[in-house]
Amino acid sequence: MPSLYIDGAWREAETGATRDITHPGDRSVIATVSEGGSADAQAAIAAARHAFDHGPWPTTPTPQRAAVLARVADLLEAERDDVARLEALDTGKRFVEAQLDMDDIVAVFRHFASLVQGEAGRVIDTGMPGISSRVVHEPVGVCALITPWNYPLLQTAWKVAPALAAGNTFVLKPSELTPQTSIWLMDALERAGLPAGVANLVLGTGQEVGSVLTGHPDVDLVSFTGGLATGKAIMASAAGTVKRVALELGGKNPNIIFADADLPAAIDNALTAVFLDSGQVCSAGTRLIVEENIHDEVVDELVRRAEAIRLGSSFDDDAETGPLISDEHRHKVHAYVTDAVAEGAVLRTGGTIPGGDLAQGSYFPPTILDGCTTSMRCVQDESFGPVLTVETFSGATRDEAEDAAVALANDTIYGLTGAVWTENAGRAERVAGRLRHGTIWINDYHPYVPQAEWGGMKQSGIGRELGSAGLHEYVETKHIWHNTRPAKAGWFADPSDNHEGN
Ligand code: TXE
Repeated sequence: MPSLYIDGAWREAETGATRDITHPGDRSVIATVSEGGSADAQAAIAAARHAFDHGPWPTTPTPQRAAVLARVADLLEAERDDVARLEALDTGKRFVEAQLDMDDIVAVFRHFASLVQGEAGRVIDTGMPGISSRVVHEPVGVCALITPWNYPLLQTAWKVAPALAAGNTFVLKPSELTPQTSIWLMDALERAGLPAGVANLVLGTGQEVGSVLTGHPDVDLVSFTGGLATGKAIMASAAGTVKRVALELGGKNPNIIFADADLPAAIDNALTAVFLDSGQVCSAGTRLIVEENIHDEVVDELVRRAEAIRLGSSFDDDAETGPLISDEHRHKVHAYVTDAVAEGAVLRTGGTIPGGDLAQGSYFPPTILDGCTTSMRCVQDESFGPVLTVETFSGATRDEAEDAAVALANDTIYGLTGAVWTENAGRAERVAGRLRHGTIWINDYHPYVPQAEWGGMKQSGIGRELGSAGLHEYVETKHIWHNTRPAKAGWFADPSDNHEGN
């Protein structure tokens, strides 16, 4: 079936190429889709450009734009299980997790539908008679939206919903590994009444399709979620035409446990923090930073609990987490663990590729590396797998302990998320205030709401998604100055004026 969506029509790739999509749980082929290339990307950009420059969408009143978003939310609610099934098949994640993703996506569309209707420019009081000065919001233009494979439709929704709400047109390039829910979204947008050319989908690789989108002069904005190295390449490519760039590049996120924490809650959440979705989560709490005097108690319990986590396929009701996205990715995660041990980390559990029934998929067990230090690569680099590193801190006084924990937690090039566990409210606020990460959880891990901004400091990225800032990424701000009593500026002498004394 043709699976590129360009200018309101489904098309095969210009070259006729296709790609088989495989289920990470058993490597079976679950779909065959069109594999776009440079020519398809160019066609999609041309359609989006035309729809922006000549189409009705950028100037469609916001209540009508919001209504389209709301209809997409309604469609997803009605088709939740079918779309969740596609997501589970593409990613290998558990079906129930995919269902929860769908609920989040509905909330994201509703959030931006509601937010955009309250958006207004502002009037400036210049204090000058006859002058009207106002600041107005306009869409940025053609957006290139490039998304990864771990939360395919969710991360797409974080970009598509605000881009459309603000009146932009776009070309979406999802990960080549997980395209099926993007195909559903294009169909849903068409059913929701979006005009042709506003939303375009080109499947294909980053090298073939992504690089055309990020360098093309007719693209005004690039929003990307993915790996750090790819993010740097995209920023460099976009610099050629000074595009607006928004990047979400993952993290190496500290989860700090003080001795005065509610330990059963902290330990249980430390497992969810890192092993949810087999660690393929940008905000995963991969760095456990634990106070020295509770280290043994906490780590022994984590090992016991990690060994009890049941791996299995998306539709196995007994499974608690699924496979990694591909064998290639698993190889990377495995090498990361092997290197960590060579660097001196102590492998407490996991670290080996499972056999038996699990041999049919790209599974990797929950893994805990103890005795880590910040100089180790396993503490600094994102493995994007189910791998927890453990570091300890201590201090003779209250302040020394907090200083030590904060110093470790901030000793990273990333800055996406972090958590602090303590029953001392003052300590919780002091530490949260000093962490250089975009989201901080106190006595919790992972929850988010679409009303609050999401994004990273330092090399975790540029800009914010969700919240109100997530809409403003897609908005241009224009100042309009209107002099209702035009008069000469009088700065430069006009020789033809009849000056007094001449
Ligand atoms: O991601 P890529 P990969 C991290 C994680 C993972 C690593 C690599 O550490 O191990 O990234 O994963 C497209 N121009 N995250 O290789 O390459 C690509 O086709 C334009 C963190 O799978 O970043 C896909 O659509 N686009 C992360 C998207 O970029 C290009 C989620 C992401 O792929 C491109 C996933 C190019 N030159 C991985 N090259 C998070 N922040 O949540 C690739 N792409």
